Amino acid sequence: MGDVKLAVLGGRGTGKSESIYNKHLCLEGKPLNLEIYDPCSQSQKAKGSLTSDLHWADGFVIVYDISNRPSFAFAKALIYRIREPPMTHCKRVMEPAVVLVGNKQDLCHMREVGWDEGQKLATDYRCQFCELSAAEQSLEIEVMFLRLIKDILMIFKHKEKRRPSGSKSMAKLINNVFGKRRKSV
Ligand SMILES: Nc1nc2c(ncn2[C@@H]2O[C@H](COP(=O)(O)OP(=O)(O)OP(=O)(O)O)[C@@H](O)[C@H]2O)c(=O)[nH]1
Ligand SMILES: [Mg+2]
Repeated sequence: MGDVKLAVLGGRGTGKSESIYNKHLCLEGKPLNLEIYDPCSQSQKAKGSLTSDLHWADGFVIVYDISNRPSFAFAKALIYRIREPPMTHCKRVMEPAVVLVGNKQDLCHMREVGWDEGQKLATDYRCQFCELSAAEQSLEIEVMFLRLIKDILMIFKHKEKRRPSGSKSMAKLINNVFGKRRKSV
């Protein structure tokens, strides 16, 4: 299996670094080669420069902090951006897999974003959803990553399946061309 490329996006201080670094994940006993990119933590990267990440990533983890409403608004804007790209110049065969993560569940006494709001946003935009505490629940994070990676691997398989039919039609085309030539000689 090739590398799986994940982009982890979200507002500052939502817990992206906490959730993703030093994760060694295995699927069916085999270690996964994960390339994880966390552009928002590296710089004050604006939504406007997300386009290259959209092409690079096989899947997205979008993190917000349940005790911080602006971080939810930012997550929403990111999802709109991922799910509604200008399709004129980049036709994707299948949508990338996305999981929306409401982090800092331990701060539910300071909750500003309801569980239902997160769930609804995820459902409306065909994303998986979970709430967790990256600082505390490393098992939940693993489960979340593995769910996302399984979705991505399904997308890879679907793309592979499309290829033989593509090469079949190419073979047909070549046959037709050479067949016709042979006839005309
Ligand atoms: N209470 C609580 N705090 C958390 C949780 N996850 C992360 N934090 C804290 O939130 C702060 C920010 O976490 P980071 O992982 O650095 O957040 P980030 O999204 O990478 O932030 P930037 O790199 O600035 O974009 C740190 O102090 C973490 O310890 C959590 O589940 N619960
Ligand atoms: Mg960070």
